Amino acid sequence: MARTFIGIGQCGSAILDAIFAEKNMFQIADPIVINSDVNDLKKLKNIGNQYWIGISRSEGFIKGTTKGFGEFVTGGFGNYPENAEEIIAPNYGKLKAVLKERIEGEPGDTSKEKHATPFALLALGTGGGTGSGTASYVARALKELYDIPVLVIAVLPGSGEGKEGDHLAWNAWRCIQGLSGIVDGFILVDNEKLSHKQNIEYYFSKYNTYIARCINDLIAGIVIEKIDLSTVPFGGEFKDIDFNDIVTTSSFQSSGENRPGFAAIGRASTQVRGLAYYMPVISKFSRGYSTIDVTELLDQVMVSLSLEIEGPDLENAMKNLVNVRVPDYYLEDEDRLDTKTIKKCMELYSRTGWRIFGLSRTKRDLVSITVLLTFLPDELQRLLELEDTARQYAQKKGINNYPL
Ligand SMILES: Nc1nc2c(ncn2[C@@H]2O[C@H](COP(=O)(O)OP(=O)(O)OP(=O)(O)O)[C@@H](O)[C@H]2O)c(=O)[nH]1
Ligand SMILES: [Mg+2]
Repeated sequence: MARTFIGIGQCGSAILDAIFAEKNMFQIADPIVINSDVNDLKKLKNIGNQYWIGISRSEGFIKGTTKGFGEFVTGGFGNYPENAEEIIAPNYGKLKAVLKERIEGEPGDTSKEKHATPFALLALGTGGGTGSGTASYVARALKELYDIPVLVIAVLPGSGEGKEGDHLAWNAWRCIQGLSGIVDGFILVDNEKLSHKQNIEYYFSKYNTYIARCINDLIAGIVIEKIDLSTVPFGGEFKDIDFNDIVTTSSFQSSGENRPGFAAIGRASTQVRGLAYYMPVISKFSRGYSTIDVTELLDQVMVSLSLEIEGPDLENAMKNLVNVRVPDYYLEDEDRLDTKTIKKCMELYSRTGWRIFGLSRTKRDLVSITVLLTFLPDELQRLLELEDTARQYAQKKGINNYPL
């Protein structure tokens, strides 16, 4: 059953486009992009207009295939989510109808199996107008329509984003607060990691690709390249990961209530067959595959996390999930990959004891490790800083109708 992946606003659409650059993602999920600016939509390389939903001042929500779409969907909301909400709130019924139609197919459309979606992933920049203002309505619509788990890839604005830095922080905090009561979990992606770069737009595309790889490795790894663990000699050490595991790792239950967790995601990979592969003498036993230094790989994951977390603070992580992808060679014999060390390292990052360790294959000559580390919000320095900046902004502007 196809899941639903939705990108909202410029940032969200660009991340979704990067995710669907891998064509096998279309087997796993249906993409939807929602935006108020046709120019952003036209930049997408992998997601055609049959997947677009436009936000229009005059029409509310319209499908990408509507005649004259480009004339209705212009302008964006210039970093003012409040302005986006003025259009979205009165058109909420229309939003639900358009989403339902995109997910289930139009009446009379036999190409799609009629079904509900079992899972939704949203992606958006929390600092802007469109994504930040629309996301909670979309999340609420999905919950009301299908009562499914919803995870959010939430991009945080970097503190160095021009004079407007504190305004974007306010947007971000407001958006996260709004979503917190609705969604199951957040995967935070911090643009602060790019704050020292000169040409930030250029790095966006690289960063989006990195996040997309993390998501692909996690999701394609568990759906398409799934392994029957009973055929692997040491398969008993691993869990057969499914979507539920990702959702449960990124959320908390306390006294019967679900509360979203705040996760960082990271990935590192290493090429496993270099030139040695072409030298028959060397490759006789190893078939050219090299030994993997898993400690080094895990160190790389931790410094490449989507949110910068100081070494000791990593140990505040409440839960974690790891997915290791390997070529078949490493599945044949326990000694070829030091999974025990990975397991041991991850014990450090799980205060609740919740750890999931999954294994999947890849046809590439690559070993990759993807990690999800989940925190409580008040244990993430970055969120505390964001809240602080947002509070100062609200005071400066005399905003007093929002709980901080
Ligand atoms: N990582 C990343 N961040 C982005 C990208 N595009 C924009 N951002 C960040 O997202 C925030 C702004 O959100 P956008 O997605 O541009 O805004 P929008 O949702 O289109 O809303 P408006 O244009 O204001 O209506 C800022 O913090 C940007 O730095 C991207 O492709 N990748
Ligand atoms: Mg925009």
